[in-house]
Amino acid sequence: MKRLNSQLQEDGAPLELILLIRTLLAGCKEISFRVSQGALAGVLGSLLSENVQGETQKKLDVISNQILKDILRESGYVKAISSEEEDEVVPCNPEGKYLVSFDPLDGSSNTDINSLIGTIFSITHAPQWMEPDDPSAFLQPGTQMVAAGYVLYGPSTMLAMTTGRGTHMYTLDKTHGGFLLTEANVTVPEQTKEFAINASNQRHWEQPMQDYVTDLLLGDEGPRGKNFNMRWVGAMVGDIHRVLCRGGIFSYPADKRNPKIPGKLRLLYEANPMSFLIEQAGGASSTGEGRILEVMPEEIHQRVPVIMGSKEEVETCVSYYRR
Ligand code: P6P
Repeated sequence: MKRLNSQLQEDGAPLELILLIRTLLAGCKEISFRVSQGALAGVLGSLLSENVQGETQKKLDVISNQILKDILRESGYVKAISSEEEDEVVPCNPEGKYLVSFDPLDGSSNTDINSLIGTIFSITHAPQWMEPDDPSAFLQPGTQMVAAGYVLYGPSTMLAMTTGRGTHMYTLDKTHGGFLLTEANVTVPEQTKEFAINASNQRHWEQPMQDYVTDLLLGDEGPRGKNFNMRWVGAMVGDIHRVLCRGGIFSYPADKRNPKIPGKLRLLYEANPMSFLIEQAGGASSTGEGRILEVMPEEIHQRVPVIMGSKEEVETCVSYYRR
């Protein structure tokens, strides 16, 4: 099986980006080990602290964040980091060529029930003009990403990544610590019968999303004329992995309870990297109003409504917003 390096070289990734990705993945391998230790390593449970999102931090959130911060700062490749677990931008090497945004442990509420969690990352060029502590450098649309991916800590540790030449999946071979290519050029089926949404919030969604999901639930007795299945992992990384593997539509829509906060998911280190992966696999990704990758960020922890997955199904969902 092909090793990660070979695929990245084949896809034309520059050497320094390959070295940065390998460094980041070295941190993810350590997180994979810590996660697999679970209760044995005393890393489960919550801390008394909250992150900038106002979410109670899990011990593994903080541990994973520290692992990635340390390894990226020491690498020399990175000028600055933005993280879900960091209020502010973390300055690194003033000569670094890249910016890295990450959610160190997406879905961490699943840690205590031994369910799917993962690391999501996004890499862009660092503008030469920026100071290492300048958050404005991160305010680039997702179309500027040079690489994006996630590492899924599941029954096997898997990497899905793109550098703009297709989405490829790799599996960690723990006998030698290498990520081996297990699926090249992943393709999301354009149609689907499977949707992922936290349906307990339906009464709070914008009306177009309420109408769309109502029609899904009517199945072959409604306007869609076919029955649908529902899945919800509680970790975007797990739901998007399923969509990449077998199709589907995933959504976390805006919520009328928070009109000023459009949705729950963060643009820089959740919606953008996942959108890059999905689009490179032939899928689509929208806020309901437009392409997620074209959203111009206004602050590093900005949230966006998310609708992504099988191209035709996303287009059908978005059509409800135009009625
Ligand atoms: P809810 C995890 O906290 C996360 O940010 C995403 O990974 C996941 O899809 C979503 O929130 C789950 O949200 O409201 O269902 O707990």
